[in-house]
Amino acid sequence: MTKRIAVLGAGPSGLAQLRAFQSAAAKGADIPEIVCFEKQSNWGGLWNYTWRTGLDQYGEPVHGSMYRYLWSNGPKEGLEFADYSFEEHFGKQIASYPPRAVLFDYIEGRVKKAGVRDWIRFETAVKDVQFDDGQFKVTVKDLPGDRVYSEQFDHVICCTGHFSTPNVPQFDGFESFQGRVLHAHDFRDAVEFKGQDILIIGTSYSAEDIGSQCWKYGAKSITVSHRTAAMGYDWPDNWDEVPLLTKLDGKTAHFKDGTSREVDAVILCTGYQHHFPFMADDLRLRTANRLATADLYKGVAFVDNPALFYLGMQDQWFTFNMFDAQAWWVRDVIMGRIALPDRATMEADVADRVAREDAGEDDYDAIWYQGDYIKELIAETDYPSFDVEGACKAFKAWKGHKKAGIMTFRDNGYKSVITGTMAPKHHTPWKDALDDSLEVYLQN
Ligand code: FAD
Ligand code: NA7
Repeated sequence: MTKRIAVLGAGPSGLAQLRAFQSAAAKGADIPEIVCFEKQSNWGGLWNYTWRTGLDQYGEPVHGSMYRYLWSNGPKEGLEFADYSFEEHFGKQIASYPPRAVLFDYIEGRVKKAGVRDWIRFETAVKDVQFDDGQFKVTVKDLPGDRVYSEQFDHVICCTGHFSTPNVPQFDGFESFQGRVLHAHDFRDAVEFKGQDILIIGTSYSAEDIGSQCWKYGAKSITVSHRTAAMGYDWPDNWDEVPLLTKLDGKTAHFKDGTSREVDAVILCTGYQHHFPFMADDLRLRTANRLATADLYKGVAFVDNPALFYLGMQDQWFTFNMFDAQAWWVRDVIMGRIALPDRATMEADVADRVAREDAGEDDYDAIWYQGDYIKELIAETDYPSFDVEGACKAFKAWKGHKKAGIMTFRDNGYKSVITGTMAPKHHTPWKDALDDSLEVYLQN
């Protein structure tokens, strides 16, 4: 009997998995039956923008964390699909930091070409996954049909992402603060904060980018409060970095160094949780947001039950091409082309990855660590080989450009490691480009 595979989620990771199986089928292989469950009405995961926050029209938690005017936070040369270049999709080379709509179009282009949309059941939320007697029972809700049903599968590949359920700390005075308090997950439009004094908590990507958005669209001042260390970029004049917030008193924010200032809104850029409420206790991944995830052999096979896989659960320097490397590898395990070792070997692999990540000293080591991981996986499958080192070098150049100018780094271009062509300079500097539509971006 043909194996049945459940892919949970049709974001970039889930779509990489569908494309991996489709590419094997295109080469004449007999592939299993694939069913992908996606709770949103379209594919693309976080790249499928929604204006909604909180709960959706069916009462389900809104997945989207992306906001208007979001441009890629790293160069596209670090994420390009090895089997579908930007030039193939757009018919020309494009600039290096595309806005969300442009990247959505690119992600969609590959899976449209692959013809895998019929494998996806949209508006279908995964509610429960159990393992019994060698099979997974996956229970889902057809949201428009208001109907819950279950099906049996031989394998489950969880691709539901981990930047959607917010980590929301509490600070004294939030309950009586006279402005808005929100998490980055619910941030949608920087224009809302025009003319305001904004307090941001956190120092990672969301803090940096949401702060930059608010600055670009006219906030009066940006104050970023850190728990561990300041970001240390050469910020604009109306931007300050301060120690951790201790309390809010009315509209006055007090910080650990004894200083205080008036603020109109607080945006918690305090990260996300790996959250899989639908997984049975013995199947649920419990990991921090790091490069070496807990309990995943080769970063994907769940050690406690290796018929279950998790894709894209690492903290991410690399994204789309890493999901591809993982998806091709998982496909080949399922299709019997790669054998899994015994449990002790899988556990040793996890421990070794953790130790090697911990031995790294800085972001550059982390980039190379993840690049090496991609190389390791693609060496074992027929995913097209590409110049991973070249991509690491693009990331290195990107970091240098950020240091040189945090509001100008997106004005740089890099060489594609897939086609070897140089990205053109974008027609408008990022800080002046207020229209982030695909049509305007592609006017180069
Ligand atoms: P997701 O994109 O989160 O997709 C998961 C899918 O699973 C969604 O479609 C969701 O609806 C579905 N799903 C979830 N739960 C269920 C359920 N119970 N039942 C059915 N379906 C479900 N990466 C970059 O490369 N460049 C960037 O510039 C960049 N910017 C980012 C900005 C923000 C604000 C965030 C939050 C992330 C950003 N990322 C960026 C990283 C991002 O994680 C990846 O690009 C990518 O979207 C991850 O893909 P994924 O498929 O693993 O997860
Ligand atoms: P990250 O990268 O997980 O960063 C979370 C940040 O939040 C980090 O600076 C943390 O500080 C900070 N944090 C977490 N909890 C607290 C508390 N309790 N108090 C103060 N500060 C806290 O999440 P992001 O949202 O920035 O990025 C996630 C993805 O979104 C990323 O891949 C991008 O592509 C977009 P710490 O340094 O631990 O002290």
